[in-house]
Amino acid sequence: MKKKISILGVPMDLGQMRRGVDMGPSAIRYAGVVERLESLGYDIDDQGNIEIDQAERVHNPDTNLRNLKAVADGNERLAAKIHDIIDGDSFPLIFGGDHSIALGTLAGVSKHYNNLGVIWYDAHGDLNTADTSPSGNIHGMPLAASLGIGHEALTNIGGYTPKVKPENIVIIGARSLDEGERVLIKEKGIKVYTMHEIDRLGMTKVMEEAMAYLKDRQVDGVHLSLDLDGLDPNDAPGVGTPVIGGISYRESHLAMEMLAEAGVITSAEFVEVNPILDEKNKTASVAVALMGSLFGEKLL
Ligand code: NNH
Ligand code: MN
Ligand code: MN
Ligand code: MN
Repeated sequence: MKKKISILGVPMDLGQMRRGVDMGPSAIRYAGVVERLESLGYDIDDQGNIEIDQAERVHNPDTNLRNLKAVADGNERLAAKIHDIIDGDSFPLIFGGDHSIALGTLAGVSKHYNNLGVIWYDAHGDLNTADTSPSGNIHGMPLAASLGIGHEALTNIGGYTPKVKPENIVIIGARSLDEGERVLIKEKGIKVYTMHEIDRLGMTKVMEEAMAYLKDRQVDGVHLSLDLDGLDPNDAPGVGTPVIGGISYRESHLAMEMLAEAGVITSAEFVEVNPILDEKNKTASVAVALMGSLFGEKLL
């Protein structure tokens, strides 16, 4: 991994309906992320936050693409910033904000790779479109849009589409998939490790297989998109859409440690941290601890 890490916060709460996730970047910084990564020998360049419209000023609550324009505009700004980070030979580390920010992250990152791989660590598939979404919330759509499926304002962030091939995606931790998402997963042959496979194989095997799979695809970079709701709500309670029966804190550390050992991750985002719903900043602290492992922290 590169020795320089550039941090961007994205105070985005327009991709879903619960307030507070816009404070995620502050909560993660407050939990000590800069010191933690500096102690591992990295040079940290915290570039602050992307400007996102304030929820009270955006008024289109009743569509099946809630807050479409404001979400798209914020993601365009994010994508542009990410270009500069990668051009400056730094590792982009993005803090959400709701998961709709993956639209901008992938738009910025994917331009720099010929064959990007994506690890989507999440209780959900985020493979909805306006037609299949049960909620109209764009945070349930970014992976579909990155495949080029959905409204043009979302698929075309950064001025191109698609960002990723279906066969270059591995979803880990899924346990709440909507009907349209299941159809899409089968139709596109997307690799998914649900909680069933994690229970059955164990996290070691899941990560070994996931990394071998992406290597077989000959990816030239791997983006980690980690939704904190992939973890069990007992370990990460501060999320807007918790789903019981998730990945444990220890299993998540193991996953991050294995990614660190393999040295495969080239960009990462940690999303859906909502300090208003949290217990004493626990979820932000978990996010920071997982970043420690992802960047090579060892217990001994
Ligand atoms: N699948 C649901 C939807 O589309 C929930 C998505 N919520 C998430 N995704 N947190 O990660 O609305
Ligand atoms: Mn560029
Ligand atoms: Mn998600
Ligand atoms: Mn989720």
